[in-house]
Amino acid sequence: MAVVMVALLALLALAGCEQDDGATVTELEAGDTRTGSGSASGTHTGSASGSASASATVAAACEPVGDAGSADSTQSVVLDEWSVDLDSDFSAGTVTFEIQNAGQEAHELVIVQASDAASLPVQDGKVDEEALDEGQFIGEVGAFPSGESCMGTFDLEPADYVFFCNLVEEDADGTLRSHFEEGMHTEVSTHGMA
Ligand SMILES: [Cu+2]
Repeated sequence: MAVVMVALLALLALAGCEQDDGATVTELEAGDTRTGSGSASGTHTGSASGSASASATVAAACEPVGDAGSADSTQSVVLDEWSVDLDSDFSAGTVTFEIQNAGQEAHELVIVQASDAASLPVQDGKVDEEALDEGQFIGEVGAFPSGESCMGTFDLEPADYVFFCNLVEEDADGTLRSHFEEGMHTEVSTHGMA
């Protein structure tokens, strides 16, 4: 009976977290876990909250990166399962990317200077950002939820880049799904002013 009560309380706690689709995003950074999920606290024991929170991880909200006011130009980016869609060629400089998450899941955007996606070091389904050459990593806009938009402003010199999502999620049955390996990457070239 006690187990049933704990399960019910866990369900109540989960119900309080709207927009949780059950997928666990494993690449959350330290500050990314939702901290406002305390509405259920006090109604169940510590052990119950521990078992409930394991599957209640949700993507953090959009945290814009860089100073959009300093940008020379703006580019639209659409993230979806499983694609990163933007113009493949545009002017170098300080560029603001207006990123729309058109998918059903949380996604992020990582920008790396590289000729193509196949040249990037991959480990356990993720591009190993630590293994990149110095200066290759340009920046990233961390994961944000389905249906939302976010912005990132970065300095891009004339070069070739790969834009990708580097999330690896764990399905309910423990299966890992790599967004990069599913195809969430695209190649972009920037060029100087003529
Ligand atoms: Cu993704």
